Amino acid sequence: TLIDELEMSKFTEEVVKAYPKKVAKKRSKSIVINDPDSIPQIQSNVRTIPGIITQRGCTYAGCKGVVLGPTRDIVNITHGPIGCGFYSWLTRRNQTRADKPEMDNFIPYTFSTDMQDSNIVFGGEEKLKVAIREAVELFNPKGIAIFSTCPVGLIGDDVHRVARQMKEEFPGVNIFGFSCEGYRGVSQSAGHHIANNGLYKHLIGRNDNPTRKYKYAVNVLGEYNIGGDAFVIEDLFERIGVDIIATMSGNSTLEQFETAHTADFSLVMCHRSINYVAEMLETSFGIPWAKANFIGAEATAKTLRKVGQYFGDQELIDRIEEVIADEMKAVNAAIEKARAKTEGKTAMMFVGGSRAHHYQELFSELGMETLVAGYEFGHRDDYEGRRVIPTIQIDADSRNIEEITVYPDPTRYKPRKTEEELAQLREAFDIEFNEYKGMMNDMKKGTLVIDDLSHYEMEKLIELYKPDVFCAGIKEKYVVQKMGIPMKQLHNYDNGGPYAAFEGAINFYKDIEMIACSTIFKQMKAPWEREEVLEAEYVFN
Ligand code: CFN
Ligand code: HCA
Repeated sequence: TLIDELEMSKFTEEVVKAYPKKVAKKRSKSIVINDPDSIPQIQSNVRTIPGIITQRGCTYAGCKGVVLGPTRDIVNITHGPIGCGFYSWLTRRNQTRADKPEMDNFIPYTFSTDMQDSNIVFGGEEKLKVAIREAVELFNPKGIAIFSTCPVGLIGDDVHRVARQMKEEFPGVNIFGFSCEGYRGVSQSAGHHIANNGLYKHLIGRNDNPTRKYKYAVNVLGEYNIGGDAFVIEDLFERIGVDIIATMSGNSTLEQFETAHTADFSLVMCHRSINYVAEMLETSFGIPWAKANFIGAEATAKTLRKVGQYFGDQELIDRIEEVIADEMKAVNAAIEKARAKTEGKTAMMFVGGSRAHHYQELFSELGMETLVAGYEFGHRDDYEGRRVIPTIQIDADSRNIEEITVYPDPTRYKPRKTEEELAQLREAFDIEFNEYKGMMNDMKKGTLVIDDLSHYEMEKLIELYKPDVFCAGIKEKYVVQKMGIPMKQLHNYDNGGPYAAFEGAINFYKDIEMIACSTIFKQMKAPWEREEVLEAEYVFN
């Protein structure tokens, strides 16, 4: 097969040879050749070696940018220097649409305390209070969230105390803070965890009266409406006649969070970023959760069937089958058209903590092979599947995030199901619905899986295996294109999308056909191929 011919072990040898000894030893634990029948261990969620150019982001990005950012009617204030707020301002392309025109929508804004040197010396809490007062005066929001950036933690500003004081000053406004300083974890992943805890502590479970139209209702967790993905999913649920109580957090509202505990079932799209909330909803409110995937037509059909199966209602099951059959007509026509060109082509993908897995489905629908893939900050369970006992400790000098998990407080919440009922549900459900696969379960034998890919490794991969399309983010984009390889961003979809569900799959087939089958990049010459360059080599001893 193609994978055998390409000899993936060549990469490991070459790259490891180029690193200093200690670096080579550590990096080689994060570079593995896959075998789905006997899944090897992969080192992940550990600190990037200083000096290596990683593609990871920070804890603040995971908390403010990712989990809380896409909510429409909470004013998200970045407490920090202006750059943190500015560079996380709409770059993720999470979209919004209001149910009614009079509803709040703060997504087009970015709010920041714009910390200066003097605030570093004398403290920034007063400036934060002024910012909160100004936000209330100008926007009169239902909620205000404060996000700490690195300097805030270093100088010791207490955003939680400020939040409490401001809540007293403005009793109608829900004001809460996050200690999500960029350095708190090894990646965005710590920020997800901190955000999940905050959602649970300050929002979920505070309102028992959701707007419900249908008999059954679900939460869609870990879906952030990038390029309008959540809109497509919302429309699909409308067609099958099931309510979505809360999306976390694409196109969401404070009310959605507050009523999330009234849903019957939680679907978890991006497990990495929201598994903590899913677990907490299950333990304290008796809402079981299952992994779901709306990336890929087959995956979408499977997810919808899971919903039908969960509720066990024949009418719903029939409706779901009708919708699937109807949608698959256009999907099959689009696949057939694209596949004529895409069949047999190759892809590589390195993205965050779930997409590098989910998007492989779309490529296989196009007849394309994923040769190499990896997450920036996934954990072992995201790679190896559910029953992974974490044997690798988080570096001692980063905080152990497990300690800051908020465990359900029984004095505040009344479980809606008894322990027994829940145990029964879970049991039925684990076997039948809750297939808990990681990336490596779904990748072929002999493919390469690499965690926290470095920039150097990326260049080596491209040189050695020349994929037809390379998928990653903005930091990789132009380097890859200059190397003559078509590049597709799987974070913000470049200007494209939606790519979720049936409608999104069709968009994706068209875009990939255009990108991967274009010869334009092969014809271009990078500056270093056109002009003479002076190269120097640093030799390690
Ligand atoms: S939208 Fe999600 S799907 S939330 Fe996460 S792990 Fe990031 S911002 Mo970029 S695109 Fe990416 Fe995932 Fe979940 Fe996005 S793959 S890196 S933190 N991610
Ligand atoms: C983040 C957000 C990001 C960055 C994408 C990229 C996103 O991690 O802070 O590197 O291109 O999806 O916008 O992941």
